[in-house]
Amino acid sequence: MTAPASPDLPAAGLPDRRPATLDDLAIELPSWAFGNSGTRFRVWPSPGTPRTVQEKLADAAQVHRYTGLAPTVALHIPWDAVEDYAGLRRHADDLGVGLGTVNSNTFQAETFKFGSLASRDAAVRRVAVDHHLECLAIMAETGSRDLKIWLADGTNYPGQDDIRARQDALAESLAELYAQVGDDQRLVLEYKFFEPAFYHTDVPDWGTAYAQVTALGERAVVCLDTGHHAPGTNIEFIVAQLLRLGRLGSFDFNSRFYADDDLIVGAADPFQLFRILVEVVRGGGLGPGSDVALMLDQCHNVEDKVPGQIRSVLNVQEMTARALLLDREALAAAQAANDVLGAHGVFMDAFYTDVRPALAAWREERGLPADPMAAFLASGYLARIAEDRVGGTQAGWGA
Ligand code: AOS
Ligand code: ZN
Ligand code: ZN
Repeated sequence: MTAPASPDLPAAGLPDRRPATLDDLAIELPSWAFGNSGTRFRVWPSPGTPRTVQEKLADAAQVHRYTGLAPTVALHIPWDAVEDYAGLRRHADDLGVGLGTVNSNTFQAETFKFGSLASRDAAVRRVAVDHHLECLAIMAETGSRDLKIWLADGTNYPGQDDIRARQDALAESLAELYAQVGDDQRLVLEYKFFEPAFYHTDVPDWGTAYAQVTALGERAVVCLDTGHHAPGTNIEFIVAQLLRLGRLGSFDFNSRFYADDDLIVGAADPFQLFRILVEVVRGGGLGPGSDVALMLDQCHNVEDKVPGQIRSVLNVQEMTARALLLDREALAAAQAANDVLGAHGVFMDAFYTDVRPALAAWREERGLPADPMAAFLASGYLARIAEDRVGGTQAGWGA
């Protein structure tokens, strides 16, 4: 496929840069997607589940090998903790992938029962800040740029705690932490409207995340997880706004039917994924000069994990290709003329374009299989890991 032409409309704030193309697409995989997962009712084991972070990296490398789309893997600490991070980096390198974002974990330790960075207990906050400082130290060794923070902090009942004082506590913790973020590192704050807390959450929405990160400095940005909004939320508007404000640091892509379902991206609502990617391209979130990290945040409960991730990155690629095909000139002309249905028609034309044959050709031109899913399934990898990886304990969810 010849790379789809990029829009004439200049990317916001970046008018002179080369237009984005499909070759710019790189999607980071979450290490935890390869571990067993499930629901609050049961974790489903599957044959061949990685027993170590090294085996998770090996699985992630398969996704990249067959798609060319997933060059890096996000780590979760302490799930992926090792003695020798430089060695882990070399291991990843040998597999043909890099280590990416480091995710902290403040949702499983007993200490954090009533909160972590937003706790009003200074001793608890100390433990939480120290955990993040440890993550920063790990990042120096793995060469990671981003420290991603998602907090389970919140309350279940009105009156349970002082929600305003908790905002102040959070600001204090983040400021202490941010002071240690290196010049080439970023603090990325993720928001989520509920769960595990059911009354209030301390970082529930993009506005709160934005307020907290702008108080810190330029290297503090927001992560938008597509599953973290109330039903009916116009997510592409949030994308446009955060890009416009220069604070969209990253995505956690997944899809949802009900809450934070963490399903395969594009499975529930491909049109929403398209609309989001249209705004990403429009706002300069793809291609040279972009600092937006595109990541997956998924849990594969009943499906095989490696093909689940392959399906996801292909879905993102497909919708990106359609977003790049949007005829921005025709769209701008129709918008300027208040041609409501004309503008909508131009938009829908791009969405309805079947790019699959062109993408197959694009892959073959780059020495990749035209059908990555079929090629992976034919490779025998799943049978091999099922045979090899017996015994041991899995790492990550359900460990
Ligand atoms: C939790 O709902 C968030 O999406 C986080 O990104 C979390 O760290 C991730 O799901 C791994 O547990
Ligand atoms: Zn997430
Ligand atoms: Zn989530």
